[in-house]
Amino acid sequence: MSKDSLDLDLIHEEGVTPKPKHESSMPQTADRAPKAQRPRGKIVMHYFPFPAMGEPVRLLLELGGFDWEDKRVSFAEWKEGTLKKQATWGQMPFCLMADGTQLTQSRAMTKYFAHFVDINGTCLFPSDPLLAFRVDELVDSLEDLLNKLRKSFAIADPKEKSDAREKLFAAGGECTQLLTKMEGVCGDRFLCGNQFTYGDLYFYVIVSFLQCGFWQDPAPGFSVDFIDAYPKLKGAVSRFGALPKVKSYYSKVHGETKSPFYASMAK
Ligand SMILES: N[C@@H](CCC(=O)N[C@@H](CS)C(=O)NCC(=O)O)C(=O)O
Repeated sequence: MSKDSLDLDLIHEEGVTPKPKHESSMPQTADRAPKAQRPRGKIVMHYFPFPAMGEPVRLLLELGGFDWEDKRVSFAEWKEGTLKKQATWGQMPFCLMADGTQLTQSRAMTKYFAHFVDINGTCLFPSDPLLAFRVDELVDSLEDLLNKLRKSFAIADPKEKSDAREKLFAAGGECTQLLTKMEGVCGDRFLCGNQFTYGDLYFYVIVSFLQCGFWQDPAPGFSVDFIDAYPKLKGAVSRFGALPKVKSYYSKVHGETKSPFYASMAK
């Protein structure tokens, strides 16, 4: 058996039958995370104590085995203003690096740290530019979906807020339309292509965030089971969430934070 075919075998998680090797989109070698440019020293990751825009970065820092501190900033601490002044764009998430520089912007950080994380021997940032582009398309579409939901923050009345969120996920609703298009291009086993990428991680985190109860407060709005209507997306998200390192991290986080927002991720 050649080294390449050994590497290919490594990218398939246990219990999943590899696709036949004649499939044209099958990568010929497994992508490997580069060691040389890996950031050194302690990274202090600043974000609110829930699994939203900063959570993909937290998970990458954990999976990448970085020396990192999970600085969970309360709303009271943020309101006090010192950190807001320190943050480059006045927002979180941001990472304070060991050399005193800052990394900001959730999706830029997700892509950067993905370069240094392997899952079963495959780097989460694919070397194929077209595959990386397809991942970005879906990640940006998920951001479009979040932006539609975020508009509901401006609605004060709880019933109106809930109705607006429900409408987005109802038949023909704007989020339903987006999810239906995403389902149409999602891969059979992974979000894109035939390997785990940062897209699988990103969708796992953000779909979990949509299901964690944050959006269902103070009134239900849309079902936490919305993803059941999209079997390919659900499959990709579940496959990533079932990785042993991901499961053990979230049972630890849920245990430490006692936050209901992490309960579904700890299952
Ligand atoms: N484009 C930024 C947006 C960051 C953002 O909206 N951060 C929010 C929390 S999710 C925030 O810091 N809100 C508090 C504030 O703006 O003062 C990113 O993706 O990182």
